[in-house]
Amino acid sequence: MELKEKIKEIGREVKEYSIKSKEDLESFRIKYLGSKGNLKALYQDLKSVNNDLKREFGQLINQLKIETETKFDSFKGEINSSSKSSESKQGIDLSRPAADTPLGARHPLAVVRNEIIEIFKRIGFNVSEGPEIEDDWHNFSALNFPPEHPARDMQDTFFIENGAREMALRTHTSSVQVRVMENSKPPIRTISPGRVYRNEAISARAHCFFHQIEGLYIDKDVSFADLKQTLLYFAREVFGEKTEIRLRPSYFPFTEPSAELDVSCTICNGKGCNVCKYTGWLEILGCGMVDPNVLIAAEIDPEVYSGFAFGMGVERITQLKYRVNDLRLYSENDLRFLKQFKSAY
Ligand code: 2NL
Repeated sequence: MELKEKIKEIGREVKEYSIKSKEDLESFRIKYLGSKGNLKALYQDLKSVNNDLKREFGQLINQLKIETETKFDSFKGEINSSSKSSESKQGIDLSRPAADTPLGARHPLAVVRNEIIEIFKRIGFNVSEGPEIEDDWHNFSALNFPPEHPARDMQDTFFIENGAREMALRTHTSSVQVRVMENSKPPIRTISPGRVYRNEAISARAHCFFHQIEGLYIDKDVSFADLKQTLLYFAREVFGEKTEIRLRPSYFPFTEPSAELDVSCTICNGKGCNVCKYTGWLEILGCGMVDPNVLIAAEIDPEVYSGFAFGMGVERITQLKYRVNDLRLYSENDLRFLKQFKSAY
């Protein structure tokens, strides 16, 4: 057969060739592209062709070589994709890096709680925690609540039947501080953050649970001036260094004297606006000197030691810092609400 015919013949064969397996692919390679294959033979034949035809035939063989190699590559692609796992057949690329997981945001109450904890840690307070289900002693009696106090009523407190013993969901974290006083000796400087419960109908302004941070400082010679200066420091750390405070007389069973702390309105700086109801002041917490009866209940001698205490609602501070005006938003887990606190710490 003339060389030109041979080249055409092999070209047709390659075009029509089909394979089904890896083995077929290898036979194809050996037959046409191998060191003893058809193309090598054609190049051998080229050597004995007349010089005036060498160029033309050489180009034809080169062309055929490219076609054969292309065919080989596409066969190889077919074989590889059909032998791959079912994941890759479905178009799943297991080597692909995972999509980013969007980072959540800390809950605004946690942001504010953490900030308050840090503020008090800086002046030597530690953090104490305790049970949410409490006995009457730690939630009421040790805190100087008289037996007929309205807070002990079913209307105000969630009571729990626990065999013979009546327990309650704590109504304040003072119960934690009673435990601290019972279990350690002064000086005591502690803050107790945590969830507390009240038996109330849920509305924008009231909820059956909320979050509290209470503080307690007991040592020799602790005075009302210490209380006032500590709370001034706290108010300025939370609301800014220009914040002013004022104390108004109040009443709590566990402190005497007791007071309510107002800060100058964070919106209008005391000039008067609808947030402070044109008073220039916002109430943020209750406080006072620890009642001697409370010290006695914890076996701390009121003749030697005195102390101050305070309690605040984390929701209230958060409301003032972030303008959240409906308490229900805090526990609905609405992402549109929660996402707004991504930048907070
Ligand atoms: C409020 C007022 C207050 C305390 C909590 C306290 C704790 C012990 C002894 C005495 Cl162990 N007092 N805590 C004192 C005054 C006020 O909370 O309105 N909280 C939301």
